[in-house]
Amino acid sequence: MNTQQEQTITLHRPRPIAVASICTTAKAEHWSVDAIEALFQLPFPELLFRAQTVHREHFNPTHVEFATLLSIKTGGCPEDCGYCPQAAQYNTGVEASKMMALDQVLFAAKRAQEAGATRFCMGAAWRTPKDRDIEKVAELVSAVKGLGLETCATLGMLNEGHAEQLRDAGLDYYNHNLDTAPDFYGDVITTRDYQDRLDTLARVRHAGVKVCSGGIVGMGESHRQRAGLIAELANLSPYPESVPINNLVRVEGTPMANAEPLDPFEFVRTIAVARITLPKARVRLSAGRQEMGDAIQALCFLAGANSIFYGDKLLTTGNPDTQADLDLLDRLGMQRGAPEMLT
Ligand code: SAM
Ligand code: DTB
Ligand code: SF4
Repeated sequence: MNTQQEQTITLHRPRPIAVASICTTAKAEHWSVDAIEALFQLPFPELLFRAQTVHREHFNPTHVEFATLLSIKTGGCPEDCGYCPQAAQYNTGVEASKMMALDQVLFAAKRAQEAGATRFCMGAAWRTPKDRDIEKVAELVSAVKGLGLETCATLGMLNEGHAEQLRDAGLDYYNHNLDTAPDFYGDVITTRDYQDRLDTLARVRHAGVKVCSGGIVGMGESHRQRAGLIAELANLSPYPESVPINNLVRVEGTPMANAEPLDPFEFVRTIAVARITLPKARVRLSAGRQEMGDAIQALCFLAGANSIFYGDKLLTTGNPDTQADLDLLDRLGMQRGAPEMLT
C-alpha cells in the first residue's frame, strides 16, 4: 500500500451509542466471571464484531506494536512453573547461564531497533532478583532507553524499592503475569502463590511503572478458568496497560509437555474477550505464534490483538522469523507502529 492510498483511507469508528451498549466506558468497570464466560460463549461473529468495535474506539486497528524479547539470564530457575523450560528441576535441555554483559545486551537492542522493534523486553529466570541484580539491570535499562526504545523487564517478584530503582533508570513497563485463574494456579505452580504476584504488580503500579500482565492458555484449564484469568486482569484497578496472551508452548521435559492443544478458535476468543474487557490495553499475541499459522494470527488481529513479540526467539523457544512477520502484515495491509488513535 503506498502512502497516498494510506492517507485516503478513513477508518470506520463506531458512534458512542454503539459503544455504550457493549460496556466500554473510560472508567474501568467490574467484570464478573459469569459475564466474561458469557462473552466467551457468544457466537464467533458476534464476539469478533464486539471486539472490533471496542478496538476501533481506542486504536487504529491496522497498527501492530513490535516488542522484542531478550533473555538476559537464562535457566536454572528455582521455581516450579509447570509450563516453563527454564525451571531447574525439569530436564528440558536449557543450560543455565549468568547475566549477559551490557555490551551484548546493547548489541541485541540495537539489532532489534534496526529490525523495527519499538519495545525491548529483558527477561531473567529468577524467582526474585537480589539487590545487586537490580543494580545491574538498572544499568541495562538506562542504556537501552538511551537508544530511544521503550523498555520492559520481567525479573520475577520484586522487593521493596526495586520498582523505584528500575523506574529511575528509565523502565517503562514491568512484566509479571498472573498466568491463570486463582483456582487453577495451584495446579501450575507451588513455589509462590497468587497473592505474591498481585503484591509485585502493586509495587510496580505504586512506583509509577506501567504494568504488563497477562497469562497463558492451553494448560488444561477449564473454560471458566480462562474467564477467571481475564476477570482478574480486567478487575485490577487500574487494569494493565499491556496484556500478553500466551498460548502454551509445550516443551519436552516440562510437566505440560503433553497438554491437550487448545482449539485455535478458543485462543482467538480469548484475545477478543481480553480486548472487550481491557479496552485500552495493548493486547499482545504472545508465545505460541510459531505453531499457530498465518490465518489464526490474522484472526487474532481482527479480534483486537495489537502487539506481537518480534524476533526469531522468545526467551528459549522459537518465534516466527522477522521477515515472515513483515510479510504477514504486508499481506494484511497492516503496518508496524504505535496502535493508539491520534485524537
Ligand atoms: N521469571 C520471571 C517470571 O516468572 O515472572 C520472568 C520470566 S517468565 C519466563 C515470563 C512469563 O513467560 C511467564 O510468566 C509465563 O507467562 C511465560 N511463559 C514461560 N514459559 C512459557 C511457555 N512454555 N509457553 C507460554 N508462555 C510461557
Ligand atoms: C510473556 O507473557 N511472554 C514472554 C514474556 N512475557 C516474557 C515469554 C514467553 C516465553 C515462552 C517460552 C520460552 O521462550 O522460554
Ligand atoms: Fe522461573 Fe519465571 Fe520460568 Fe517460573 S516462569 S520457572 S519463575 S523463569
